[in-house]
Amino acid sequence: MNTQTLTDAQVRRRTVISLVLFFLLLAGGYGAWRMLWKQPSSAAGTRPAFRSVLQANERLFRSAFGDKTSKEFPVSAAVKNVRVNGDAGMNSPLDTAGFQVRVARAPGDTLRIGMDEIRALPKTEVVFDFKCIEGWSQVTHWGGVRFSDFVKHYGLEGAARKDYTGLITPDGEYYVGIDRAAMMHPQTLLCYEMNGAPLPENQGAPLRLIIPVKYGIKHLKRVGVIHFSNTKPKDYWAERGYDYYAGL
Ligand SMILES: Nc1nc2c(c(=O)[nH]1)N[C@H]1C(S)=C(S)[C@@H](COP(=O)(O)O)O[C@H]1N2
Ligand SMILES: [Mo]
Repeated sequence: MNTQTLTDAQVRRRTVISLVLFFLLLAGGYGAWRMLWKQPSSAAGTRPAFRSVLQANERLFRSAFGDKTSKEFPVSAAVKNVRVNGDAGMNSPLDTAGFQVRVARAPGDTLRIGMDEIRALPKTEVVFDFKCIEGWSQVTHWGGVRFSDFVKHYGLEGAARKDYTGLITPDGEYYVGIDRAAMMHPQTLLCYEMNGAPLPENQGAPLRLIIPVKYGIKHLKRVGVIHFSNTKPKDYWAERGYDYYAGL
């Protein structure tokens, strides 16, 4: 084998080149760090370079999961013993007879709708795999009015053109924000039946959201208020660190 020996001059040259490269890299790293540091922070304390990555991620999540259709199953595949999970916003006595859902069409303009009216609207059923973020899932069967049909019936198209819909329990204890694509999705229901029978109280009677394109956290039980906005409505689980969109 032919081992190459370096002259002293060659060794010196290579050492100098290495040192120069090392300092250039160091200076480059320092410059990048300074640039990030000097950018103004957003209200939430995120620097623009990082924030743009977060926003790109959000856009990706929204477009990838916001309007995908959930696989549907035959009614016979639905479980009979449906799991009950989560009761935030459901601990005050329920006024079944006097119940009205309040729809904030515009500031100072709130529509109040009783359950008889909602039951008279066209009914849609969906059987899908309900997925909780905690790791369980089950095929369940629901019936109610498509949110998009509800919007059409009450002439809410203008309000529903906003980017988000917010839903809140009557006591204000549980609340979700939903992007428009998911809210207007044909599988999204304001639901009053489970397994062909009236919705049980612990499952959200008299009216709950069923939104198969999202994880369980978004399926708000006991809808008290519906409102629309171009900024993200407050969201119970997003406030506790979960992804705002929680899409599937
Ligand atoms: N009002 C209200 N709705 C809620 C919750 C809650 O705590 N309060 N929990 C959510 C979660 S985490 C899940 S998984 C589903 C569970 O619905 P279920 O009890 O019908 O199975 O409801 C969602 N809707
Ligand atoms: Mo959940």
